[in-house]
Amino acid sequence: MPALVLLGAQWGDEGKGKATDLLGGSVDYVVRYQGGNNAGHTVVVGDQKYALHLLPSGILSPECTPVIANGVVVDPSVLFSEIEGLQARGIDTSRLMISANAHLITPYHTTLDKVTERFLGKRRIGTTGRGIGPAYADKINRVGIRVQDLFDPSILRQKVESALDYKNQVLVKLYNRREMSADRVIEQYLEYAEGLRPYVADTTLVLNQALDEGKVVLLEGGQGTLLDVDHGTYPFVTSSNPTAGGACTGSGIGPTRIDRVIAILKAYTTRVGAGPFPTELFDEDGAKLREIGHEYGVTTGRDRRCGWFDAVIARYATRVNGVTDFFLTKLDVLTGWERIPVCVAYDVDGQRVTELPTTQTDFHHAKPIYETLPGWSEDISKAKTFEELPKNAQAYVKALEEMSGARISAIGVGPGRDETIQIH
Ligand code: 2SA
Ligand code: GDP
Ligand code: MG
Repeated sequence: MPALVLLGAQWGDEGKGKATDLLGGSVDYVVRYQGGNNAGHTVVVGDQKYALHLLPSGILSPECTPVIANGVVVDPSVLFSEIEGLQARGIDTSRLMISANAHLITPYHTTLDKVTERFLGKRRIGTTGRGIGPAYADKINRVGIRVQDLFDPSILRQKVESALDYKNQVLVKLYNRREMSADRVIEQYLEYAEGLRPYVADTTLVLNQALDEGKVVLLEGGQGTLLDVDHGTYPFVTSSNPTAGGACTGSGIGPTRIDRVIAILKAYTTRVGAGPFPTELFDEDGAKLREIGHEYGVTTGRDRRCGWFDAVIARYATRVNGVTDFFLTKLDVLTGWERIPVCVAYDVDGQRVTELPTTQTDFHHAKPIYETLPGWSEDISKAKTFEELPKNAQAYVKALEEMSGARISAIGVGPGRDETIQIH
């Protein structure tokens, strides 16, 4: 098997961290290709729980090499504290590789992220406040700072000064803030350079050579399909491409080398931050899903908005990612509902639509059309095979598979590594 992509089918937090960790033992490299420490991946190994933000989930598998590729934005202070936190728990982090071309998040990015959100007020995106958007904006504006710039102090100075020139005007004139000092940023980032040096590599070369040698490379997405800056619910999205195409640009691996796209699909839907969400529940069912599913942000601690499964979105994810198979997660959370509604289409201003509306306005107007499936009450967390699931749980999985347009090859029945049913 050459390269495979593992990504979120919905609005993130589908359980990608657990799925990546599960595959970690059978792959040689786990690669983050976009996003940064806005991500929050929870991995439960035995009685140990790990919350990863920037590091690839493969860091927990001793046999595999974790890679932060060119498409990621790296906040060095977060990187070091995450590395130290894992080392303190006995995890070997020495195999980590970081692309020399990855962009850096600096304090002016985090400041701008936060003040812009405050400025937007009711119109805010609900970002994680980690500087992700401003760092990607600088990348696209060609005023970003890359990891390699840390090793050339005069280049670093030129770049930080020119990046801050305009931003300081915005901070002072528009946001009524103090100027930020280029000297302070440069001093701090030159200190980071030596700490980063051992990890820095030409990761595109390393990964392509590994593929030439028959090694297996897993490309791990952060966030999810509907948060993609091109294919998501723009402008309520993150500033990168979590979809499968992003895995190529974000790592330098060509599409012909990818033969499998696994999308992680939650058995219901959640979203954190602002933006449209047709199946969102504001009633007791929503609160119950949040409580049973522990739906709170891993990075910010925010309550996640919760709702029923949306097949329109799942089909869309299949299409824009070329999904080969789904891992269905958190089926156990639905245990105990007598009947479970599933959104099969939308009513948009009186019209029944079965595909994701193209315009933002239509999506904001979309009301879910539900089919209701019978629930189950038996505990499914110990099930090891599909046949061990109650008949109604089997039927729920089969219905979701049919509606979503790709096979379901694994089912999560609990947060632990071993609480997974492998079907194919
Ligand atoms: P940003 O910070 O610029 O990427 O925010 C833009 C939008 O993207 C959403 N976003 C996320 N949605 C779900 N999970 C994410 N990671 C954390 C987690 C979130 C947390 O695993 O729980 O702790 O709050 C994530 N990261 C970004 C964000 O909510 C905005 O809607
Ligand atoms: P990610 O961002 O996609 O990696 O997902 P998060 O870690 O943010 O959120 C998923 C949460 O669901 C984590 O707390 C996981 O431990 C948990 N989880 C993953 N799979 C399952 C499952 O099948 N059942 C249950 N109950 N929890 C799960
Ligand atoms: Mg998450």
